[in-house]
Parts: sequence; structure tokens; C-alpha cells
Amino acid sequence: MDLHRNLIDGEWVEGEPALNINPSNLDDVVGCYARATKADVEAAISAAKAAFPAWSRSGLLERHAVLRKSADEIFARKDELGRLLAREEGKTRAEAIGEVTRAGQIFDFFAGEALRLAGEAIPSTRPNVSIEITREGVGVVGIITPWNFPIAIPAWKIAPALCYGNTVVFKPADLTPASAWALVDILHRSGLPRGVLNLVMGKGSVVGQTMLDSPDVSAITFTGSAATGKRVATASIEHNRKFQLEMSGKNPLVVLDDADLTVAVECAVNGAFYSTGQRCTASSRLVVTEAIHDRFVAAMAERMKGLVVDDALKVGTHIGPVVDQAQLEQDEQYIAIGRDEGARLAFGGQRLNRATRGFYLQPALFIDATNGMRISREEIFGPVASVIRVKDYDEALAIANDTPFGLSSGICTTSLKHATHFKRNAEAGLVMVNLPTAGIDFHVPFGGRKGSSYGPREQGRYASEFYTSIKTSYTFA
Ligand code: UN1
Repeated sequence: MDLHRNLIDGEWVEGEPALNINPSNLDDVVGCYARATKADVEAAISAAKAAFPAWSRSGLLERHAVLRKSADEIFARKDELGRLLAREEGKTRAEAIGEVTRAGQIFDFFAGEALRLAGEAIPSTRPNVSIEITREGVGVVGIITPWNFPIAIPAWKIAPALCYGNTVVFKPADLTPASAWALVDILHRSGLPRGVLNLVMGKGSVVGQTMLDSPDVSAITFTGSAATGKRVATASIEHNRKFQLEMSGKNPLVVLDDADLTVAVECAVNGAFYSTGQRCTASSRLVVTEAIHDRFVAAMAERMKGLVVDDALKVGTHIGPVVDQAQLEQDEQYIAIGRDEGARLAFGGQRLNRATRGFYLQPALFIDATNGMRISREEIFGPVASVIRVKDYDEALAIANDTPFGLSSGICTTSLKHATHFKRNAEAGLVMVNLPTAGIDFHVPFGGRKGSSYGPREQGRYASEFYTSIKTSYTFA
């Protein structure tokens, strides 16, 4: 089997091989990927540092061309790349093609942004002095991404990093290197000068740690667990480096008595269980008012019976497998914890056998949950949601906000008054009205509050806040 190598200073470099296994079929090896050593990562950082001065001063058309060419190839290959993504990560083929398309759209967007770089001219308080405010690349950006969106999250970090003139050392999740490798290969062939984008695959304890310890990494953007996020933060403060963290969620979806039941059930099923619930934007707390509660639970159980859990590549599959053994064990542990805490399973929660050996889990819906239970406070990151029954809108809002996290907050209602009040008072970075808490557009800011996020927003024009450094120049003439 061919070894997919790391990209360091424009060269493909060998490394210890690691197998990438398909979670829908453990007998299917997706590919063989090289793990980078500490020395490889150090070489990648040096290459990125050396490439920065020229790339940060490169012409707009050069950056535009690389980003646009990459977008074009991603779009042209979306079916093939979607299949690869579904095979390594386990989301359905349709979801995976959607994700690849999103990656293409992100490169397309930042290809446009490269042509719109601008500053400001502001009068000084002093006569004959003019002031210019400009943005420059920050330097070497370390990019650390999770397994659940193996191409979209790398895209929304790499595209703005390159657009604004930074050079990159990219560490994808050890579980899902195939999509990342394919993306880097596309970018490499689209005309990037050597050293501008480096790929170092492998373990966080080696690759990530070497990036954290390097004084030459000027900024780190991280999406992943809260525990690792804390380590990124601590190490970055030590080096006076910019950092951006996107971490956990425990997102509420409020369902009010006046909601359209069909809309509410679709939002809940999509938000809680699609992508196997493995999204930081997943709706894991369904906060439902009294008069609609029983109808909502009955309709959910009915809808969940129809969900096909099977091989991600099979036509007709709605929910693919859990990503790996460790995540499956975590999901099952939380299902046991929920039961012990006194919540009741209204549906699902069983391991399933399919034609191939894989990590199949029936989506689980808890009822009689309270907001104080661990299943309501901790991120499970699987197809598990709990229904919390509340008296009225006021209690629903209070429960929605009573969480250590603040990424996405949803409400299903036909009342303009409650929708408007919720938009103003939800303590979250994203608010969704009659929409699932997950599933975001590619051209607008993304990020959360409280324990979910740290630093400037990702995506859209707002991405420039992280990927640039502001310069204020004064001229007397
Ligand atoms: C989405 O809901 O469309 O890791 C994106 C995550 C988020 C991305 C969610 N950073 O789940």
C-alpha cells in the first residue's frame, strides 16, 4: 500500500506508517499515512518561517490564483473526495459530499477576499500628519484540526491563513489524515511556493506538542477538545503567541408549545443525530415546554424508528457509524450514566450489528432528564440527546443558558415575540430560529462564548481578525 507522506518545505517526506481504518468496515484500510517526528515538525516550522517574508509580500493575484485553482479542483472532485471522507470518518456519503462542497466554497470565498484586502486612511490630530491602518500576515500559523470535519475545518483555517499572507504548519487529526492529505496535495499542485504550506500528520503528543513548544509559531488555531484547548492556551501565553480555540458545546434546542411539530422534530433529529451527533454544534439538550412535550417525544421516537444506521457509503443510510472504539465507549458510558442518574431512554442506545464490522450505535433519546445531570452538562459527542421538560418560555431560556458552554442555541416557535427575545438573550455565539443548531453557512462568522471558544471568530471576513496583525503608520509630509 502506498504511503502518503508529509509535506515539508515543498518535498514529500517519509515517516512511520499508520493505517487509516474505515469505521463502517474495520476490514477496510483507507490508506497508509506517515507520522511526522519532532524533527520533521521542527523542519516544517523552519520552512514556514523562511517562506513567510516572500509570501506575505506576494501579489494579490498570486494568492488569488492558488486559492481559486484549489477551489476549482475541490469542486471538480467532490464526489471522489466525499467518498474518501465518508470512508475514513463515517459520516454519510451525502453529508461528506456536502462537506467537500463547503471546503470548495471556502477557498472560493477567500480567493475573492485576496482581491479585497484593504486598509483605512484616517486624519491625524496633528496638521500635515496622515495615518494609515493596514493589516499584515501574522507569521507562521499552526493549524490543529479535529476528525469530525476532516476537510471543512482545515479549509476554513488554511484558506484565510494563506489569503492574508501567512505561512502554515498543518496538523490534521491522527484519525482522519486522508481528506487532509488530499487537500494539501491539491494546494501544493495549485502553485504554492515551497514552505508556504507544510503538512505534518501524526499524534498530538508529538506533532502538536512540538508546535506548542516552538517560539517560531506566531499563532495557533485549534478546534478540538476543551482539555487540549487549555494546553494550547497555556503554551501560547508562554510564547506571547496569538491563539484561537474552538471547543465543546452542549447546545440547547428549545421547543415551545406553539412550535410547528414537524419543524421541531426535523430540527431535533438533524441537530442531535446527523453526522452521528459528532458535531460541536449538535443539539444535545432538547428543552421542551409542557403542553407539547408528550407529542414531541412520541413524534421523535416514531421518526427515530425510521432512521437507517448503516455503512456510511450505502445508499439510504441516514446515520453512519461512530468514529472509533474509544468514542463508542464514551457514548455508551454516558448512556449508562444517564440511566444511573434517573433519565429514561425513550428510544435507542443499543449497539447494532451490520453486514460489516463497524462502530454502529442506535441514536439514543433520553426523557425525564434534568439540566443538572452529567448527560446535560458534559459534551458526549455522539448520537445521544436528552429531553428536559420545562414549564414555559422563561424557564426554557434560563435552562438553555445554564451551561458552561455557549456555541449554538436554537428555538422552535411560531411566536415572533419569543423568537426575538431568544435571539437577544441566548448566551451563545450562534442562534438558530426554526433551524437545527448545527449546519452553518461558510461566509459568515462562526464561534461561541463561555467554555466553547476563545479568540476572534472564524470564517467570512471576520477571519481577518485572527489571521492578520494591524499596523498603524503615521507620516508627516
Ligand atoms: C456545522 O455544524 O456545520 O467541530 C459545523 C464542529 C464545529 C463545526 C460545526 N467546529 O462540530
